[in-house]
Amino acid sequence: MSVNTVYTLKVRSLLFFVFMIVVSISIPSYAMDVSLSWNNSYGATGYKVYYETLSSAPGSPYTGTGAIQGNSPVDAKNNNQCVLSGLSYGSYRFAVTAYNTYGESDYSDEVVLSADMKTAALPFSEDFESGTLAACWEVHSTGAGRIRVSPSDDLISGKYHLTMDSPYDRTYSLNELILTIDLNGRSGVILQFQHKEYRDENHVMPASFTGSSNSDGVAISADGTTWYKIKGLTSTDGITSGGSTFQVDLDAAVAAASISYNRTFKIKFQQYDNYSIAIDGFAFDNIYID
Ligand SMILES: [Ca+2]
Ligand SMILES: [Ca+2]
Ligand SMILES: [Ca+2]
Repeated sequence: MSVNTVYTLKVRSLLFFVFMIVVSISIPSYAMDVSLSWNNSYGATGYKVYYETLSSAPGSPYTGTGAIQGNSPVDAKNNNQCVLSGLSYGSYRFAVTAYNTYGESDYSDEVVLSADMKTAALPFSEDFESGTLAACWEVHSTGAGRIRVSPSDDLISGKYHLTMDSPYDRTYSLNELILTIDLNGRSGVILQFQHKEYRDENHVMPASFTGSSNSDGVAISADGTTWYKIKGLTSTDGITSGGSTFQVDLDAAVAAASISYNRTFKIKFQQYDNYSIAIDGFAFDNIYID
């Protein structure tokens, strides 16, 4: 997904600049990268990029946090572009100032951009052959955890599959891949997926947990907080290095958990271990829900 918008921004200030800002969003996985650029302004020695979520109280100061490049403002130095990466999905407002030895300009007019999670629908099919993660997927990792849509000569199927591992060996890491799907009012729903393991040690998932659990398996949640195991992914659950296909009756799983399908139902695939593939790790492919 990519959005490109051109804004002409007037900077009302001691520096009297007019910015042309181009903003684009890319969504590499669970987070968005926002690219901002503007024309150079005569007399400026640098620029600062301000940001915050749209739900923050409007007006200055801009109190955004969470970008890998730092909290608001991010000093773009004397560049006329800046990338803010790793921002959570949502709506943000951005503004730029110019500065020189005499001071900093007022804020430019604001630019507002949104990137929201997409909700998947039935019938759902994911073979990862796009080579990237669709916006219905969200990923979280702890420690050195790594989740990739990766090409491999050791594939389950096709040119790409999804892998989970920990590239900095000896670092125990949890990898979570979460699908949000509209299952409101549905019945007879079956989840099928292919899985392959790389000598991953067994970390047994509890029957239910809140938030996250350092374990190997698949879980469901109606509220995104309380999770119920629907499939363990340890050696006693039938996982193999050659690849296995698993099916789960989601109607039965939902009934057992005493929860209900809704419009933002979540399914989480996860792996926990401390080495990179092929000493540890999982691969997933061909995830079907229907
Ligand atoms: Ca594939
Ligand atoms: Ca494990
Ligand atoms: Ca291990």
